Amino acid sequence: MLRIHGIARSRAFRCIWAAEEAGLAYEVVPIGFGPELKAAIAAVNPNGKIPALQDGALTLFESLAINLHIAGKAGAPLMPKGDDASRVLQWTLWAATEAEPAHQQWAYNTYVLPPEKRDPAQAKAGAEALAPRLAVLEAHLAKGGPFLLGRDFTIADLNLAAVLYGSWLNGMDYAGFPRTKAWLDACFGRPAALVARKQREG
Ligand SMILES: N[C@@H](CCC(=O)N[C@@H](CS)C(=O)NCC(=O)O)C(=O)O
Repeated sequence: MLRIHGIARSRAFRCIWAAEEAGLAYEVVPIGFGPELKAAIAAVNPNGKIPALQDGALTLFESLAINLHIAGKAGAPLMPKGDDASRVLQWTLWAATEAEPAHQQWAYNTYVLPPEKRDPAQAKAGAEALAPRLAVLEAHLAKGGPFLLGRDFTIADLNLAAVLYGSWLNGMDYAGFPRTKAWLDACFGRPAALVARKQREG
């Protein structure tokens, strides 16, 4: 039984979605935001952040690494083999290092922070930093699809879509990136995504 520490209204959402896609049994250990977070998560994540995963003797932090582990347990097509496994790593690292920082800059200054703490200039800078990355994604999807590695949905799709989830849900303008928008719609419309989204969005 996987134990996912966190709540769906955090990056634990990604791991819940991954467990659903993998068809693995899991339980959510509900550690939410607030003063109790650091003490409650300390035993399983030295960073003091959610999520963390326990799978038997294994304890993991970093949401996208947790998802690679979950997908690895499920095997193909969620975690393919050979060169496609390397492509999964490529897109997952790209999600974390290229997409997420710009996305978070936009998100924090658009809907995450309380209104009085949002800086429109920072939101604009985040959107401008994300745009060339989305252009890379758009060009990639134009070469094939419907998913990042072709015909099958993999954990690469889940990890990148999950990083972009907040912008998809909260009104970022994807008009210039129609293939990306269609791909995000397809990812978030999957039955496993709908189960995870219900936990997050209510
Ligand atoms: N890179 C980490 C980021 C984890 C993270 O920042 N989690 C947030 C919730 S989504 C958190 O715990 N924030 C509380 C804090 O930083 O005190 C991951 O992907 O797991």
